[in-house]
Amino acid sequence: MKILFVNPCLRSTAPHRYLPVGLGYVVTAAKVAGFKFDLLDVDIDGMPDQKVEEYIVRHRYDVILVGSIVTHYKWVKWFCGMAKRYHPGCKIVVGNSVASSIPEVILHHAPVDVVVLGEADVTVVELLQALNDGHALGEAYEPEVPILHNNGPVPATIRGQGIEGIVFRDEKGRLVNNGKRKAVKKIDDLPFPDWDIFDVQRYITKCQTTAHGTTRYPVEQARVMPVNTARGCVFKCTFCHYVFWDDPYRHRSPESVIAEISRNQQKYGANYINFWDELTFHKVRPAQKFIDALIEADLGIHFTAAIRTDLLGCDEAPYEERVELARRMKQAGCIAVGFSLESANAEILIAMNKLVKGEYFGEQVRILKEVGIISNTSVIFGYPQETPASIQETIESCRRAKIYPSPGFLLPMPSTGMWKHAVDNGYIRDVDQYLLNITERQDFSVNMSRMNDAELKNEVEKALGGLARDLGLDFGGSLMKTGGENRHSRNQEVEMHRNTNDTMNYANVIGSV
Ligand code: B12
Ligand code: SF4
Repeated sequence: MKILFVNPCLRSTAPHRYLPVGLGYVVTAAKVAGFKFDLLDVDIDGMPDQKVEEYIVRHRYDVILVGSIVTHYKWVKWFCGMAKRYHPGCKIVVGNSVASSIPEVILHHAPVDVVVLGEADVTVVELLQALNDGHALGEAYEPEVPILHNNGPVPATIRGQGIEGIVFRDEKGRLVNNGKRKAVKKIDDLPFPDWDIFDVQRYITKCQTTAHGTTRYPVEQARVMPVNTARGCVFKCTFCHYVFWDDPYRHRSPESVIAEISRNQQKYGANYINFWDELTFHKVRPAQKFIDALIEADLGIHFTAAIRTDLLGCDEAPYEERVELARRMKQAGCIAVGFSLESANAEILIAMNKLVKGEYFGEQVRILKEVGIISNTSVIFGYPQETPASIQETIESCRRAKIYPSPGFLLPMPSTGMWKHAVDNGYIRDVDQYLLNITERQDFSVNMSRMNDAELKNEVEKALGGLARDLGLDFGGSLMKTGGENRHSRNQEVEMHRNTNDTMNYANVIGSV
């Protein structure tokens, strides 16, 4: 059986590239299980669509597997249609949230044969085994039981049983949903992503400019690699969705994470690690334990991580304990942390189900500044409760903290509370068309606030413009897609070797998250 995995490209014009962690896990699982396959890495050189098509025309595969996030629906739909046109007999498998959060939609609108739901490490191996052996993927319950969904007027999938974690098209053309697979309990047991499958050295070279700044070595020597330390998140914000949404929050042990970092150091020369998690440190005590182990291991690395404003900003843990954690994070090599203010308005924070208070933000920024860690934060404008006053309130909070945030507009994504609100209230009528149009949260998509489009955009621009002026920043007229971590963190007075580029700066059009 000839297998192809495809690594799509989210930002073809960006100068830098990140190793794809999710796909990394999936191809590693396939390799460990003994499957041979090709990898079409569209991302590393930003391969144009025409070249992708030429590759598909020239090669014949029995199975093609591709995965991406839901904002990449347009490309994935094009790719699947194109591949099927040239190779009608080839099975097309799609994973990650572009499939997982909208199985009915992608199966209805694209010639996809199998959708992998959620965590794919185990499912992909079972699926490839069944396809290889010519076994059935499952069967539909009789009589048919439709599975309810919030994805607009497309036919529902029907309940089935067989390989867990897939929805597939059966011989009668029905969309059979075998249901979600239970999450892997101990993620320590998963093999480390095998980066030899990718052109790892070129990824490391292309990621160098994303290092925030360093104190342990000149920033030009940064060798950046990703490590996933946790899967999922304990919270349920109404604008957010990721594939582990229905799974429990799971942490790897410090030993396992340290072993992977050491492997990356020894094998690939890594010295700067991005913890690509939804939530790296959830509570003070477990974070302390992890950081202590990192200090003990004395790896000489730098790292970035994802936290929430309640980690250091909430007085549930004593102030001294939180400052001590921040200090030790710095000692362990932490350069920057990403966390979101999202909004400073109490009513909007409730609508977001953020479960934090606006004041945590200021406290956390103060503590991080005190110890010399950079704060990267993002804000969302355009919740139904948004008013000119609430926009100002959010900006005022940033002004006090002397931080220019990564701004974005509310982008309703499938499987979120705000998606349901948008579909139920007619803001999104044609789901396929909406998904074909969306790009990033820095672009305006759908306005669900009480202001009209022009008013919302003007108020946001006015507020951001004032903030940039007060902080002495010049983004060349582009206040949403600003880019440049150096400029964002200019007021943070952290002493380190500076890079001229950015990382984890959510607002960068050519950049990162
Ligand atoms: C790293 C990252 C990025 C990197 C991607 C770099 C890279 N090459 O990986 C960058 C910085 C480019 C990025 C950008 C954006 N990102 Co981002 N990003 C992340 C982050 C922090 C980590 C991803 C990760 O490594 N996860 C860990 C792995 C293990 O999980 P996974 O990727 O989901 O993989 C599993 C499954 O999905 C599945 N799977 C994955 N790939 C494949 C492939 C196949 C074939 C199959 C079968 C299965 C499969 O199996 C994997 C293992 O179980 C996540 C948060 C998160 N932790 O997921 C957000 C996240 C993926 N990003 C998100 C978003 C919204 C964006 C942006 C659109 C933000 C924006 N500006 O608007 C941009 C995209 C810009 C664009 N042009 O479209 C959302 C996606 C939401 C959604 N429902 O789709 C997430 C989930 C964050 C969130 N909660 O909102 N991002
Ligand atoms: S926005 Fe952050 S805190 Fe909220 S659910 Fe998503 S990952 Fe968790």
